[in-house]
Amino acid sequence: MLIRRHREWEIPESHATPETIFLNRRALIGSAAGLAAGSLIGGGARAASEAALYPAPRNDSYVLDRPVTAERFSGDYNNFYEFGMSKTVLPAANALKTSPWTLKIDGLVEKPFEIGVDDLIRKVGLEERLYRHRCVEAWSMAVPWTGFPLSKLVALAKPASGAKYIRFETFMDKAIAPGQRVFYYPWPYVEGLTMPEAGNDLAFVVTGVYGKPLPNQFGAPIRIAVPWKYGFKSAKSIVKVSFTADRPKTFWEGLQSSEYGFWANVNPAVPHPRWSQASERVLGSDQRVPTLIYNGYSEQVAGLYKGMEGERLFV
Ligand SMILES: Nc1nc2c(c(=O)[nH]1)N[C@H]1C(S)=C(S)[C@@H](COP(=O)(O)O)O[C@H]1N2
Ligand SMILES: [Mo]
Repeated sequence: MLIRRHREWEIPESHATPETIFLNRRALIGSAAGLAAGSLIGGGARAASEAALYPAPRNDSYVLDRPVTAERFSGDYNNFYEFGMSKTVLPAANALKTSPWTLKIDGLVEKPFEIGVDDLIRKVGLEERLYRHRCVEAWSMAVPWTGFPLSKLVALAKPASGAKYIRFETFMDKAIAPGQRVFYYPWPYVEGLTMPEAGNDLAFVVTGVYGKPLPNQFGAPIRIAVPWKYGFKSAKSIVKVSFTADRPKTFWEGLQSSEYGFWANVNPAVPHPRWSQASERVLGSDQRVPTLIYNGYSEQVAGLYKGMEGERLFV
């Protein structure tokens, strides 16, 4: 029994080690019991009016150097630790009720406010972009995200001049998210960007994928996509966006800052302490392709880091 459980956790990832491997094995086995209780019901239900906004027009300035990954691969191999440490987070993730969903905007802004995701979408509009995604575990995919530039959300928030960072916080609900009952994780999931990063054209707020609202395992109903950084920067199922003077302490820094830092820009020349980042396995194929600096987006983002060579930009 325990052995079988353990095998479920051992992800068939021969080239990279899952982010959790340094965690104590017994604790992982223990948490499997909670996951098994994950419910099939709930989630997914969305207003028909929202679904009518999809598919959104594609913004053709974002092109790929590879085919789009089929949803049967990208939708069945996810990192969403709230719902377990395996790549199979369905059906557990469907326990999350994603509509209605309120986003809080607070911190150093003109006036804190709350806005429903449906209202937000109506206000800012939607577009589709083809983006690469590179997980720190050395797998990758290419997906058609639907959403809007993060800069539009920043404009709506009216940050004060003292705001230097933007902080994203994922929902917290132990009753439905078995992973959040695992005490040694620094829940809730938090991520952050500098204001210049948040203002870069590539920084994207995502509400849909494959021409429809986000399925739960992708981080419904609202997540971010920061394609030049390792995937863990792209927080899912966000409930709060805060503007801060100080650099937010992220979930992964709280867990293992030597391996998962604040910057986490993709760089094939800087290995993870436990594996190479030189190449990546493309989901849905056995092919490994070379990893590109800034995940292929250096033209758009390298300028953000001029003069910052003293920072750990690639961890
Ligand atoms: N809240 C939350 N956001 C998260 C994660 C997570 O576990 N919880 N995993 C991150 C990691 S490591 C990756 S690679 C991507 C995976 O996104 P995908 O499952 O849609 O491919 O989500 C990121 N965002
Ligand atoms: Mo990841």
